Amino acid sequence: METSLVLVKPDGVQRGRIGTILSRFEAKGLQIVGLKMMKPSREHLEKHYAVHKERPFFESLLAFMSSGPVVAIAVRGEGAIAVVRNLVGATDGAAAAPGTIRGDYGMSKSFNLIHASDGADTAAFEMDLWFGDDTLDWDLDELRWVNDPDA
Ligand code: 3AN
Repeated sequence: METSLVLVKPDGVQRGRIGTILSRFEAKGLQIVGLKMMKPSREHLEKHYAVHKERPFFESLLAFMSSGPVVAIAVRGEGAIAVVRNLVGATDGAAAAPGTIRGDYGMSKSFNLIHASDGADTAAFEMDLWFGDDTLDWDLDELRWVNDPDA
């Protein structure tokens, strides 16, 4: 089982897509094990986006991400990190494949609605940063109808 950190970014919150985005993960057969709304501090976002520190869009990215509430979602499932990235789609909403979240709802590289962990190490780091121990282990009954029984 993997757990991925998903953020509904300020544009997603302002555009009323919290429910839509949550339901895409639920409908896929992934489990929500953590959920919180917060207005992240600059310091928190500097840690989250540390790998992008040298990128030209770093300052505008931090300004955007701290401009309003975000919703952090801990999404768990078999191979969840790659499954979530596939559901999210390419960075540029205008080019992202139809059927993906960004492809269906986004038009831009900056306002692309959602963040998702891009690998196992990133997911571990981001889950610790946004949730710490604040997730819940619970049994999702429908999982026995979702995952391969012999896998
Ligand atoms: P992704 O979220 O698809 O993994 P990254 O990791 O390359 O994309 O970039 C992190 C975030 O930085 C993106 N989600 C987006 O908000 C922002 N970003 C990436 N590229 C650009 C760009 N060329 N112009 C403005 N913002 C960008």
